[in-house]
Amino acid sequence: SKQHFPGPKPWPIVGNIPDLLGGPGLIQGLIGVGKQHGPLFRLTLSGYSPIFATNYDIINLLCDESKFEKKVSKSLEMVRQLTGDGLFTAYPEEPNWHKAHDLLMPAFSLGALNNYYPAMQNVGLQLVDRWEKNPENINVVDDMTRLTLETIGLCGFGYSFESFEKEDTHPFINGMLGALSETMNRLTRPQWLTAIMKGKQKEFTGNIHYLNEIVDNVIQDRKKESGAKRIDKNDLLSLMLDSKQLDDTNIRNQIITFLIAGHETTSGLLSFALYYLLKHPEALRKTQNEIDSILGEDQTKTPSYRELSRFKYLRQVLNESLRLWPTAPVFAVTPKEKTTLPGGYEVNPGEQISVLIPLLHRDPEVWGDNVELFDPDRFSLENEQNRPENAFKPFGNGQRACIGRQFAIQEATLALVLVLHRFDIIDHTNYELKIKESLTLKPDNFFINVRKRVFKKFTKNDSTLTNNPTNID
Ligand code: FDE
Repeated sequence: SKQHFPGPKPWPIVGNIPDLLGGPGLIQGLIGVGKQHGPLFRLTLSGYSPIFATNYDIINLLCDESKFEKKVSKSLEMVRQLTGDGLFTAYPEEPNWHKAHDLLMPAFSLGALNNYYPAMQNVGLQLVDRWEKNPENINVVDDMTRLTLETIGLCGFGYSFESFEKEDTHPFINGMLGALSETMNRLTRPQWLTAIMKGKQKEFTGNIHYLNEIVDNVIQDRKKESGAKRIDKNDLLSLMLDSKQLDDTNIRNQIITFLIAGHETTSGLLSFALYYLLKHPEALRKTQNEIDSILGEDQTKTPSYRELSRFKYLRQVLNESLRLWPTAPVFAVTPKEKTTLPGGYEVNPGEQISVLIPLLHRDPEVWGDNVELFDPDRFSLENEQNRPENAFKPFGNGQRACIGRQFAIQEATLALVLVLHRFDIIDHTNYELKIKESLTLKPDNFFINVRKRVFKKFTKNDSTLTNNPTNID
């Protein structure tokens, strides 16, 4: 028989909103409620009542694409005001999703990423340059955001936000963050209240107009460039324009999508990884040894595109960071037909079931008893082979999974290689992890010092060392 979903009792009018607010953020509120009411529960929020799933057994079922498909969740519905039918926020049945997916998928493949590598290297070097000049009290999240924003801007559409030249945040970014935070506020603010907040409304539409205007200018400028020069650009924008498959509004939606999806998530990943390395000297030592063994002691060396795949332990560190704090912490699905979930709970097409990825990644059935422990060995080849399918989902699921996955991993690998080859990292504030939420998760108020590493045995004309870097211990 049909069961009522478990969950905390809703309050009159405000439903379960008080159960989520008042803490450090919506996601952390959900994690708290999930630990208490999981593995499956329902909340009553502002005008809708989503279902949440927290454990492996259920989420594994939800990942079956023959039965479930992506749901544009209430929060993505809000983001749609900025990104329309761009890849992230397109409805499954929207024709532009298929068109854009088929067109852009190859551009994000491992082979094609080679094209972007020079730009990525260039941006990575700007980061280490900045840290070399200012080694003290580095605002990690801020600087990682400079890096990821610059990278997606240049690789995506040949645009520099001058993040490393200017201290102030670019007005485009302020507009984007302002609009995004208003979309998030609207999730928990009663609709009648939003309706009377005319100032907020004006600011919101103002921000969106401004974003559209800047991006439209970039598109128009590129269109004016002649064929050869345009092909020379070799970025996502040229690809989209030259294919003639997507109209200008959709191209604008894709560009804003890539900016939103590509910069906060990856900068969060980089920041969490640095945080965990800072707190786990053994993992840091292993990471640095690996880097030294591949690059040798010449700190001016940057890894070649082909070398990137050799940083296996660093890759494990990135995965383990994404396990504990998947920076895009939720994805949502809906059943294609009326379905009964384990426990006899019935769900209908269109209903939102949100996967709480941080809890999936803490399910002891899959990850053992010590789920809070940072342990990159969980991602050793052997352990990876023994792990069941769909237990690790930081990039979402199936055909709607992250298109930028390789791009992000490549970018993060390169940045950490450059940083850790050159610097030791110092925990001068004795930092305690606190998480800041926007659309994504990031360490809050996280500062480090760096100190230039000195290779004791290295002399410039000792060529045997650099030719044979594996001999360095
Ligand atoms: C997507 C994505 C996802 C899914 C979501 C849903 O389902 O809703 C996820 C989970 C993600 N993604 C995650 C991530 C993380 C990181 C680090 C990243 N991510 C990164 C990046 C970069 C870039 C450029 C990107 N990314 C992008 C993207 C896109 C476009 C999408 C959509 C897809 C489709 O088709 O749908 C995504 N991404 Fe990410």
